[in-house]
Amino acid sequence: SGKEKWPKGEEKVWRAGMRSVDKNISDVTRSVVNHVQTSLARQPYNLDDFGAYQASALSVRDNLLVNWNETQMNYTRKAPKRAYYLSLEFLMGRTLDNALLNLGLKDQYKDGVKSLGFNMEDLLEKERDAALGNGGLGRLAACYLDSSASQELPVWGYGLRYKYGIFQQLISQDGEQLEAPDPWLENQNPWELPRIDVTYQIRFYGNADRVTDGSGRAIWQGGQEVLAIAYDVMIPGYGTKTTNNLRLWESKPKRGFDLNSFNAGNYEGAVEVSNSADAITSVLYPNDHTFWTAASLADILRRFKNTGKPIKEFPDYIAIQLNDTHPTLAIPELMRILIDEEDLHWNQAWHIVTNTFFYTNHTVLPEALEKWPVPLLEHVLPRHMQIIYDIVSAQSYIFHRPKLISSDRTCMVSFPYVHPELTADVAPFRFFLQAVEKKYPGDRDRLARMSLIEEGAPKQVRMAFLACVGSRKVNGVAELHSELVQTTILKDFVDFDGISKFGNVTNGITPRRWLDQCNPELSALISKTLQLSPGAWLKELTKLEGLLPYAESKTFRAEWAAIKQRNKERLARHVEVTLGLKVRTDAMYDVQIKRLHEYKRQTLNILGVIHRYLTLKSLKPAERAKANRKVVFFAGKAAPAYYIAKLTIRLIVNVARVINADPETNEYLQLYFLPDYSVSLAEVLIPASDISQHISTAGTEASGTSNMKFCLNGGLLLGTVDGANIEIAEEVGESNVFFFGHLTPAVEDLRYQHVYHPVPIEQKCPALAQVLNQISGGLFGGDGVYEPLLNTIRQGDYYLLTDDFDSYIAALAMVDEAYLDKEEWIKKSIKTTAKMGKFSSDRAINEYAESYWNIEAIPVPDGIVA
Ligand code: GLG
Repeated sequence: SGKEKWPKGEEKVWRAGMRSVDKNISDVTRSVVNHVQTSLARQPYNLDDFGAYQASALSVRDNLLVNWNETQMNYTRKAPKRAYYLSLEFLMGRTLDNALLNLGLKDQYKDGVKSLGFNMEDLLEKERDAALGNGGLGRLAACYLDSSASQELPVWGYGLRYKYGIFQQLISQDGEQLEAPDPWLENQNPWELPRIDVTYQIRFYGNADRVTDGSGRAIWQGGQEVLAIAYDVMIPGYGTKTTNNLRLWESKPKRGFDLNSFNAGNYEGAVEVSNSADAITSVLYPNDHTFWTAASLADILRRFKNTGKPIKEFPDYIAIQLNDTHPTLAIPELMRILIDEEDLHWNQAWHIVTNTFFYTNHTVLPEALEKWPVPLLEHVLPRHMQIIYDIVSAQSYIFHRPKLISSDRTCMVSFPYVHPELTADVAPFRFFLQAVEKKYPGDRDRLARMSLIEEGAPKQVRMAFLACVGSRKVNGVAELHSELVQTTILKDFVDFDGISKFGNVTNGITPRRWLDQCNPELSALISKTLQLSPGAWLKELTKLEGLLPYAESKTFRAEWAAIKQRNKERLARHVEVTLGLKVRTDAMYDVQIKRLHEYKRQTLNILGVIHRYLTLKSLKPAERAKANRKVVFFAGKAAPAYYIAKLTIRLIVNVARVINADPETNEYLQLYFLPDYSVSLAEVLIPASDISQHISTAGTEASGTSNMKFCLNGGLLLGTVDGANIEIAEEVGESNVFFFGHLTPAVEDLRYQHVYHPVPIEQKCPALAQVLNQISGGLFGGDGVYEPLLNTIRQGDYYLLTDDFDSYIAALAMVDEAYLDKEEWIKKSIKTTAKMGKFSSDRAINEYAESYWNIEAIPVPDGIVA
């Protein structure tokens, strides 16, 4: 009929936007309209929020691209030393709001889409999280990218472009976690740029044959080649033109099908190759670390070669950070390139390697220290396994022929291969264990402990040791953790190499996302109070200290408290919209959000909740009426195969059902398990929290980073003396945190007691025994289903719940008491935020840049020309 209605915005604005010359319309509006028309080929009259989000995102991307190009051009020209952050995980979350903030275009776009009839807040909600990670380690990588760009540091990230993010968590009728795939790319991803021009061929399998010319080289051929295709994600810095790159690799079969097999009528065989290649980046699965490290290194090397510098200067221009052991194969891969392709001598290659790599350890838990079976490596990456053997070859030699070593150090042995030129004198690195033997003669235990290969069936490569031996520096992620790395898992290496190789960089979080974006009202209040622009303190977070005097101002405290209250209401609305549940907002909000794991002790928390419930039930109504009202929130995913962790979720969900339906107590205690924890959900939960729980068994949580996020948003911390909790308490003052539980040095002995002198729980901790009995007795249903979980406490109690329960309950009581004095509580909250400056990821990334990578800020000059 030609009479389509314009349900959104004004027709004249849309029409003006379509005429590119109309001066009455803002550039932003015009650009959004243009993307609606061209990129999306959609019409204004049927454009929904999702379409408007897409058009806005594409329009913002245009801005990012201009800066991204200028940044890369500037780097190419100035050829500074660069750092590369290799990480199997980047937990980016949503991008649009962050890009707008960092570009300084929030208001323009808000107005722009408003004039077209849309509300920016609604559009932001349409974006799917980029959830390419499991938890803290992946989110840390994302925060570090934000800080690197904001500090104008030449840092690129390298990772994998998974087709599926971390699984979507659903909760079944009986409270069980179910996993559904997260095909996050289904709706297209406006934030990535496919670079079909940047591809590499990566070999798997095949044979590696030593060249017998005495050069130490090998020829690796045969097997299967997979194509790595680059996708670039622009990482804008806050308040700077610098826009860095995150390069994610996708795997593609090298050939669509094998023509020979196809001709022979073997269709299945023909497509088999391509199927297995596709699978590499299909799911976020921790065992496919091989392919992207090779692609990344090839890419890094190509960029380095373009500078025309000689290869021996490689470490002067490149630093590579290994985010945990997942990318450790980069070490033998760089050796392979340097020896087999660049014709370097082993020693030169090893010198370059050990001055290029840096390794961050993220856990001392034994089960998280990766070991790779030797037969698997031999099969998949025969040349890399050879090189690993070359690094350790002298050790089997020592084991089998100890006398030969001291009398004849030329090591002319045939197995494993040892190059005849390489003696202990000229190859000190390679003959690492010989040197160990020399320093600690006859200490066979030490040699076995330090071996990169663990004996057993099958033999396994200890990736953390390989990362340590092949790196220039090794660091942990909080002071206590770094100390534990140095005194436990890598102690022998500290003894051997000296302490100077080992250090600490306490983790950090980006205050852009974790304060300004997730808590805009608080951010505005801070700017107003400090009389600073947001940029002036968001990039220099210690300026928050200026808030301290305002803790004494009643009006300021009232404003502070009102914002917390509105954040609780925002969370309650979110729960109501997504789950249809009504959460009360006149209560203390107590939050524990993190991966489900026994060491993180969500179990301790839920047992504490049950204890509180039973106590409330036992009170007379008049007494009960004096109780502090509290809402407890949990969120977090359990690994799909982690039975006990899943059982904990089930318990929480079923306890919630009982408690929330109990009219006697539900005014005083409510409990929620929010499904499908994500970065976006954290952004709603964190600003609403009064108290958050970080209650790992002492010595088990390397750092934790959500503890920092809560405290930055004025939530107080209830925790054990573990990880970064300790440093938070040092900053904000011990009177502003609630600590409980045994300390790290006691843990070993307590565990020993459990095994050798067990005391019945009834005797040791009657309060806990009562809680366990209620669960066993069926108060929360389940028909005995929770017994395996309860038995982990009754038998062995590896995570020391029975040892810490009483002091945990006492700490909870102290929290209640402190909360009763509202004014004092708000003071604590303000002081906490004020003292969180240290935990900006800007501080952390600058420590890496200065003390490890030796790189400098490279600002993008104005008006750069091609
Ligand atoms: C680890 C640790 C956390 C740490 C994070 C980032 O368990 O304590 O905060 O890395 O360093 N695997 C992790 O998430």
